[in-house]
Amino acid sequence: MNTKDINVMVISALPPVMLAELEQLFTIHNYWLADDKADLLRKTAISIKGVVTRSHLGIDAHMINALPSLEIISIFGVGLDAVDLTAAKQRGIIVTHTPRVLSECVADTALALMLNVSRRYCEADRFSRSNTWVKGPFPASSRMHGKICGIAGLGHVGHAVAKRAQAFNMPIHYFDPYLQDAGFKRFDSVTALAESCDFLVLTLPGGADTFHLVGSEVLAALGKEGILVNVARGSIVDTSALINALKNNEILGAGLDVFEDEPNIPDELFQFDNVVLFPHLASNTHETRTDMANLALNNIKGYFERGEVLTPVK
Ligand code: 8YV
Repeated sequence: MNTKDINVMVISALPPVMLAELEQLFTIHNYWLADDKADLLRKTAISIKGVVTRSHLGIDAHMINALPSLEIISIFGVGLDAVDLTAAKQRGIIVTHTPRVLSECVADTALALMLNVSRRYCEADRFSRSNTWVKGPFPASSRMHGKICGIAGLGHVGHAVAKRAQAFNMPIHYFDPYLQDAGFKRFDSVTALAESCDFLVLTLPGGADTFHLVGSEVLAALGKEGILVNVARGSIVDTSALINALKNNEILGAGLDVFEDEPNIPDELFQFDNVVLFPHLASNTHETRTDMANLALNNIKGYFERGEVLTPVK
């Protein structure tokens, strides 16, 4: 079969190399770049058999239902919170994503945030650049080793965080509703986990089940010496509650790679020196983005060439 006869719609920005490969393989309709999106849909919707999108944009029920011939959605990314899986399932549409290939880089970022908040490295860099050292020494920080690392969500990323934290001699505590005995101390709720640990690292999936799971109660449980790290989804943390906790010194600090309304970061977070803010960069290394792109490509290619996908959403 000539895959060039297959119409595929790209509905979010993709790495240029990935887009070029898709264009070699299929007839691509780029909804993301189209000036008149409604017109593109009107002209092509009936013919679209595949969609390629990114995790954070996903695809909603409206778009799924606007494409009557859709057979496969290939996601560049692991998160499924922005994909209407129910609408896809109802139509028997296959959904694939890119798990595992990004876990190590996301875990690296979690550790970077833990270190940067506890040891105040970002603040120290600002201190050095502004020549403040001449006025006196940089204040002491909190060490990592020996502190308890609490991991909420012990999937691939959570395990990769645990492995790294153990190398820092940190005991591991966890909360995961689907994992009873992971060989670490388990807690039944995020609040109980927060109460027990020094670092609360969020590696849970986003979506309705985890929306605002971390609010004032969990932050109070984390306590004055506790640090919150979020490399999962912004929606898991109630940002207003976090800002209040920071204002009232209820926690020691926070490291955030993800936000509720990306790419917008609430101005109020900029005032805190004990907060480290990253622009959702966890998986963004050349190597990992190449692995993600190859997996997403091989999923859609494999489906149309052989009826096989590598990493379906079950
Ligand atoms: C990406 C992610 O930044 O895969 C995910 O779910 O959050 C990140 O790896 C991004 O979503 C890729 O579109």
